[in-house]
Amino acid sequence: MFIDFSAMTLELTAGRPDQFPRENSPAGRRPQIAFSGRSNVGKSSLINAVSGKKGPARVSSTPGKTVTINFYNAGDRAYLVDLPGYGFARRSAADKQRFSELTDAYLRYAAGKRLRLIIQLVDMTAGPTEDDLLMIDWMTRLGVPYLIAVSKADKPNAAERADAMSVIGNLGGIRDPLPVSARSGEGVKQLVSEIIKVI
Ligand SMILES: Nc1nc2c(ncn2[C@@H]2O[C@H](COP(=O)(O)OP(=O)(O)OP(=O)(O)O)[C@@H](O)[C@H]2O)c(=O)[nH]1
Ligand SMILES: [Mg+2]
Repeated sequence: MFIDFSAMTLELTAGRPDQFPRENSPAGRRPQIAFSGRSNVGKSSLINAVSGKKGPARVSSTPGKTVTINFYNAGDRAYLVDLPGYGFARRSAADKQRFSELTDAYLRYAAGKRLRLIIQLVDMTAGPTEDDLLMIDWMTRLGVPYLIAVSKADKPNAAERADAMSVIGNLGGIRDPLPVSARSGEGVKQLVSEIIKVI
């Protein structure tokens, strides 16, 4: 199958569940692959790396500001879905509440149906956080298949990398955790092939 990820565009920004693609529309039937992880872990940068271009996802300098779910249309064949980042300490209690309600609504809307895979990012330097473990537990309970992508693989030295990979190796998923870097391009081709496999 050929999918032109370089032509990917931001089609929809949903701040409320009623804005998700409607289940009985052509758009609502497309497979979805969601990117999850704490704020600043590199979700949007990785979506851009998959597209091979600077855009289409916005990499914000003020992380955790917007609580929306962004749907990127990949050649009318699938959506790459940028979930709101979690674990942002300076977010207000009301925004945290909105984050978990929106993410929960998305998972309930998509799990077991159009959601084919969650790419769960874990920062190679910051390691798995308490929130990462909660998210993995949540996906496991919903039965959503996930793949751990270990982000910012360009940052640590070889020893730190080995340590991180051995800890992160225990987090489960459909295959071994995949080291990735939006900066160096490491792992991006493999990630694209995992995405195509599930579409
Ligand atoms: N060294 C390095 N930095 C990266 C990499 N990917 C992203 N970054 C940097 O990390 C910061 C956050 O990246 P984003 O892609 O905006 O992270 P995000 O997960 O989308 O964050 P939220 O949208 O707030 O949830 C930016 O300053 C990026 O330049 C990477 O592979 N290597
Ligand atoms: Mg982002």
